[in-house]
Amino acid sequence: MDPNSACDPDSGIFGLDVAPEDAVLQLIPVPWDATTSYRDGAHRGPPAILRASHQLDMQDRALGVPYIDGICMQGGAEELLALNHECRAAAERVIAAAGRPGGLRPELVESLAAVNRGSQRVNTWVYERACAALDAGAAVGVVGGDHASPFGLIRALAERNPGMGILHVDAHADLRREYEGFEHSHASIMDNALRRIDGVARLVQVGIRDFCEEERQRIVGAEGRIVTFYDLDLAERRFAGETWAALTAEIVASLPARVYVSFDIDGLSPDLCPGTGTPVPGGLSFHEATHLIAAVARSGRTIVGFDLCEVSPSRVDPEDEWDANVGARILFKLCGWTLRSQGRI
Ligand SMILES: [Mn+2]
Repeated sequence: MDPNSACDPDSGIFGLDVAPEDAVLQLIPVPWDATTSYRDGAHRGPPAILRASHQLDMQDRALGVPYIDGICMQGGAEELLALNHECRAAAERVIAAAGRPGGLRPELVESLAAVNRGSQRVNTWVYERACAALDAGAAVGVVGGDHASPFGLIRALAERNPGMGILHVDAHADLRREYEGFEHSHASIMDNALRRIDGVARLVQVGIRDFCEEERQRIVGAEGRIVTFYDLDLAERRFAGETWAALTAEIVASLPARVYVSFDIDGLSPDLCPGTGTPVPGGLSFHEATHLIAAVARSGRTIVGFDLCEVSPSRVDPEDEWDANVGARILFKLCGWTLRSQGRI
């Protein structure tokens, strides 16, 4: 690969051609968005990000050349697409009936069970791939998919790093219990991580601006296991003159020594992710977000792994690569700061 020229459209992530066994960082693509509640499309995220990543210039002002020892996106995710298609159709029937009085009709009970079985399969699929890559000595990230995608990776990393914290960038709190009946809804990922994975000691949330009463009470009742930096509070403190560097230092100080980064693209301002499933006004700028990721590594903490979720190409114009372009650039920063924090670059 020549880092100064355009790259082969058939090349791998960031224009690299690295076999998984030679890569220092493996990305697991998870084209899964069956439980999306508003509008789907995140299952198209991984191939769109792969394509958009080819046009990145590969020098990073802060990191130099973070790809140098090899980053690859695994193949084989096609096997999830058929399952996603099937489960999405079943989930749409359940979602259409959600909120109606009288509970689910018997045929929808089976549809719901089918979606929950599909979620289990995806979780196992991701977990097994993550364990294999970690045991081979690679760093690992998940590229979703909706925010249910990384559960298996969080489990694999928490087993190896008990006491780890999750830095969660998102517009949504994702603390609903079984949203719309789905055990592994995108809106429940952090509830599931805290409730089902013992090794997760703490959740630190940033950018949260869309949450329900159940979630607010969950945060208040968590006795410090959940620390939420609401988007409005962060914005008002900036208006009052506090710097993002100071706010970032406060966020990072609330994290333990080992940190998993879960990055929902809708944590950014929606002009950076107009195609995402549930966009919300407000949110972080690109530089605020990447400064935060960098600050975790610069503090001496270790980023043990990460996910990037909910990147969805435009429904209006399939040629529009803006969402994937932003996603690829966030992914590049996540890869680089993870490798730097682990002392691999
Ligand atoms: Mn989310």
